[in-house]
Amino acid sequence: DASVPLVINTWAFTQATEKAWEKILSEHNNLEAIEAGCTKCEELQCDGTVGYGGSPDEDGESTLDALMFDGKTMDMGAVGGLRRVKNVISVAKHVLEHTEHSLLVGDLATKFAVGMGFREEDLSTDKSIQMWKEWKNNKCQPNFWKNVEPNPHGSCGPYKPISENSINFKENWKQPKFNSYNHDTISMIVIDNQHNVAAGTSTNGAKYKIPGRVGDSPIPGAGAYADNSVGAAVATGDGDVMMRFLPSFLAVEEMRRGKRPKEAAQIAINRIVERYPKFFGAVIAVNMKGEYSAACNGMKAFPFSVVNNELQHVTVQEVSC
Ligand code: SD4
Repeated sequence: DASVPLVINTWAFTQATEKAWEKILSEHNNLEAIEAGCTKCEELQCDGTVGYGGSPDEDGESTLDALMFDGKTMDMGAVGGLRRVKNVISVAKHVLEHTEHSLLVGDLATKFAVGMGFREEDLSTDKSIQMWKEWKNNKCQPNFWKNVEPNPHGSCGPYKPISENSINFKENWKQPKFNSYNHDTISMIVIDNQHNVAAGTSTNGAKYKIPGRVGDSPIPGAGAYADNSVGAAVATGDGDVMMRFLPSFLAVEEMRRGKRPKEAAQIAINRIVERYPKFFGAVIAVNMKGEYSAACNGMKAFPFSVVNNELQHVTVQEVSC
């Protein structure tokens, strides 16, 4: 077959694609391949938005989200808001392989990880602390609050719900929450020789998020979805908005109804754009023939990294939005 095995992932994270490709060729197991690829990005701290030391929250802590979804068994494992453990895609894989649950969150996900043998360590780096300090010193522009009162003792919270005669201070903050510099979840799809498909994601979420925030990436159907009878889809972008529309699920369902990957991804993006015209994000869709494409919004073009049996070498391709 010309098109499989296949590895495709968001953005030009070619080293992750390469790692997953090596793994699928040597071990023929797509969950292992996704783990290897996403782990590579976690180690490289791909663009500062995957892995430790990126996207500090309002308290300066980096927390991680990841998902692994197996289209062969429809089994999944995910973690949201994981604290103090670097290997988030591997923790998600452990949830898949060693529990009947689908999603573990926060400190108790950390407890699970430590029980499974993962090391607990600080996820901050000099760089993430510096970033956070600069943000603090720059009046802590609150990216993610709305309808709250400014704190009378400075603008760094805690905030209270807005009262009748106070101003809605969200209007004062025009900084885009997500843009091409704050965008880089790795979301990956792998199809193996046996035509099994799986998908996964790994991210540190959003800069200066409110502590406790979990994005779309660990949510099945939002960050990723896979079904051996159809194909798979993965997403990246403004997760707070995207998760409301389950774009990965929608793209897969559109392919189930006969759409090609391009059209399926576009329908998923359009569904969001109808309500949030300026939203930033992209969806990749792949069918079981190994045909792939993507659609995007809020940027000029969306690059993705892909390799299959025909290409042999990892290539960066892009779609314009
Ligand atoms: C999130 N979807 O946590 C992730 C971030 C991302 O491109 O993908 N940005 O919202």
